[in-house]
Amino acid sequence: MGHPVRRASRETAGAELPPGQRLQRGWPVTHYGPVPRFRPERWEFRVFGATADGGARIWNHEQFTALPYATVVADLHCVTKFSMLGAEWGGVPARTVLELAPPAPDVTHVMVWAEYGFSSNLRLADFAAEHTVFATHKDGELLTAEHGFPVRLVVPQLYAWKGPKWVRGIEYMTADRRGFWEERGYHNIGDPWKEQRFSYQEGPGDGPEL
Ligand SMILES: Nc1nc2c(c(=O)[nH]1)N[C@H]1C(S)=C(S)[C@@H](COP(=O)(O)O)O[C@H]1N2
Ligand SMILES: [Mo]
Repeated sequence: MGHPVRRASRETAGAELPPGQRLQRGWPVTHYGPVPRFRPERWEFRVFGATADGGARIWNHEQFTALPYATVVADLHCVTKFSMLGAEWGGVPARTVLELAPPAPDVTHVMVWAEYGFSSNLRLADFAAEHTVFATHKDGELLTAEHGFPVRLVVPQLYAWKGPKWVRGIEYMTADRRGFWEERGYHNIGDPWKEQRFSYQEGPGDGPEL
């Protein structure tokens, strides 16, 4: 600890690791529960909740993977204090989803839903950030099952639990609601640079009542 680590993210190059984090070599697999089996014929990505036109938007796997593709170099900070640096994620930018299936004007938050009911809530601004991406690839190759195939969200500026693996859709919300870990003691916002790890650290306005 203590020495500056050069981060590969373009937006933060030259910065140190977030406070309290240590560098992890390699790329371990971290999640709660089993790895889901991918069934292409049943898979769909659903945009629902407070959409602009009131209806849900559904893409099957073929349609989703045909959406415009972009890459992002990003670090991953696990709240359990290890960080992996400089992976190149490729996939569909969250901004593209916002453009193709827009939210109603009063939407403030997005719930990202994954297999087995895993979820994470994001402020619309974090979801709409330039580097937030629904990744299908890592370092030029299709994601492996353990790392979230076929689609995982990457939100580089937040702790990694804010990026569900095995995403199945998003829900536009007009008020904030806690996701899976946010209900279980983790911080509602989760900014690693502010070390927002746990819900007891939340200040007024950081999240809904627990
Ligand atoms: N669906 C799902 N996504 C998840 C999790 C989970 O438990 N379930 N854990 C998160 C946490 S805490 C971390 S650190 C990262 C780990 O991603 P990796 O296994 O690709 O390193 O996945 C995140 N996405
Ligand atoms: Mo994590």
